[in-house]
Amino acid sequence: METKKSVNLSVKSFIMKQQLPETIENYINQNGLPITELARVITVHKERYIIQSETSVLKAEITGNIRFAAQSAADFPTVGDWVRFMPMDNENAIILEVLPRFSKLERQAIGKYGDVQLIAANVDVAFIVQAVGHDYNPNRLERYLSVCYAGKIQPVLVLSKTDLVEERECKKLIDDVKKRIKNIKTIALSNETKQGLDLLKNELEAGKTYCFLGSSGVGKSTIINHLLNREALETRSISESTSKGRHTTSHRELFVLETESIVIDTPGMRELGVTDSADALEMTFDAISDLTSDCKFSDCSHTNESGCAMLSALESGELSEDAYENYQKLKREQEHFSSTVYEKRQRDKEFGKMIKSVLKEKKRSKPR
Ligand SMILES: Nc1nc2c(ncn2[C@@H]2O[C@H](COP(=O)(O)OP(=O)(O)OP(=O)(O)O)[C@@H](O)[C@H]2O)c(=O)[nH]1
Ligand SMILES: [Mg+2]
Ligand SMILES: [Zn+2]
Repeated sequence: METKKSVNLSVKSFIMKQQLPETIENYINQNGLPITELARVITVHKERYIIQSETSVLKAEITGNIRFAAQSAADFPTVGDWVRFMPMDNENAIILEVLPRFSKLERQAIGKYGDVQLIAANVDVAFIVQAVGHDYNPNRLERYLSVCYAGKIQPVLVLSKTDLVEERECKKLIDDVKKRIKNIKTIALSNETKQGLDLLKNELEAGKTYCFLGSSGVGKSTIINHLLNREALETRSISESTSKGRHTTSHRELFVLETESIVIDTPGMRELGVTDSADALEMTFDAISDLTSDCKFSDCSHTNESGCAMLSALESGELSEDAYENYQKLKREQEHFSSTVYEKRQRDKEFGKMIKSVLKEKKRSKPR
C-alpha cells in the first residue's frame, strides 16, 4: 500500500467549545482559561510535541518546570492530552501545563521496574482489535480489558479480517467471546469487504476520542484510513515487510474525522503487561469475581480451599479452566506489579525530597 509519512498538519480543527469534554470545559471555566490558550497533543516525538490549537497546528516543547516537577514518565504530556500553551511564533509553542486527565491508557513499562508507560490520555473508548483466526486470544483480550478499566476507558472488541474465515467460524468466535467475557460490545468487520465497518462508524460520537489497540498487523491503521477516507496511514502486513515482525505504525497519532470524532492510532504492542489496579482486574473478571462472595473463607485464594465457590464452578463446568487460569495468572502479576509500583513511588518521593533540600541548601549558601 501507499506509504505516506504523516505529520498530520492539515487536520480539521477540533478545539470547539461545543465539543469539549465536560471535565476540560469545567477546568477551563474554573480557572478562567481562555480557549485560545488551549491545545491538544496530537503526536509525540521524544520530547517534542505537535499540538493542535483552536486555529493552528504547532510544534511544542515543555517548560523546564514541567520537566523538573515530573516524577515519572506519566507526568509528561502524551497523545490526547489537553494542554495550556503559549505561542512563540507561527510554528512554535511552549506547553505550560498539562490539564487534568479524565482517563488514561497506561501499561507496564517494559524492562523498567515498577514504572508505567502512558499510551494516551483523555480517551473515551478503546477499540481492542484482534484478527479472527490466528490473532484472537482471550487471555490477551483480558489483559487489554484490565488496562482499559484501570484507566476509566470503555472497551469495545473489534474482530477484524472476517473475510479470512467462514461466517460459521466467525459466529462461533463471537459466541466464545460472549461465554468467556460478559458485557463486552463486539464488532466483527473486514477491511477487505467493508462488511461491519458501518457498525464501527455508528459507534462514533462527535467530540469523543477513540483509541485503537491491538497486536501488529491486525488492521488498526487500515480501519482508520477507511474512517478518514484517505490513505493517511501506512499499512503493511508483517510478511510483506523485509524484517520479520516489524511494526508498520511506529508512533501514536491523533486524527479528527469529518464527523468530528477523534481517533488515535497506536503501534502494535508485543507486550502489554498488566494493570496495578486490583479493582480493574475484578471488573475484567466480573463473573469470576462475583463467585468469590460465595467462598467459605473471606481470604480464599481459590486454589485448594474447601467451600471455594470458584473451584466448584470449575468442577461443574460453569467456569472454564482457561478463564480461571488466566484470572489466577493476571492476579499474581497484578499483585507483584502493584507492590513494585508502590516501592518505586516511595523511592521517587524520597528522591524528590532530597533534590528539593539540596536546592534549598544551595540557595541558602549563595553569597549575597
Ligand atoms: N484480509 C484482510 N486483510 C486486512 C484487513 N485489514 C487489514 N488487512 C491487511 O493487514 C495488514 C496490516 O494492516 P495494518 O492496518 O497495517 O495493521 P496495524 O494493526 O495498523 O499494524 P501495526 O501498525 O504494525 O500495529 C495490511 O496488509 C492490510 O492490508 C482485513 O480486514 N482483511
Ligand atoms: Mg498501524
Ligand atoms: Zn474461593
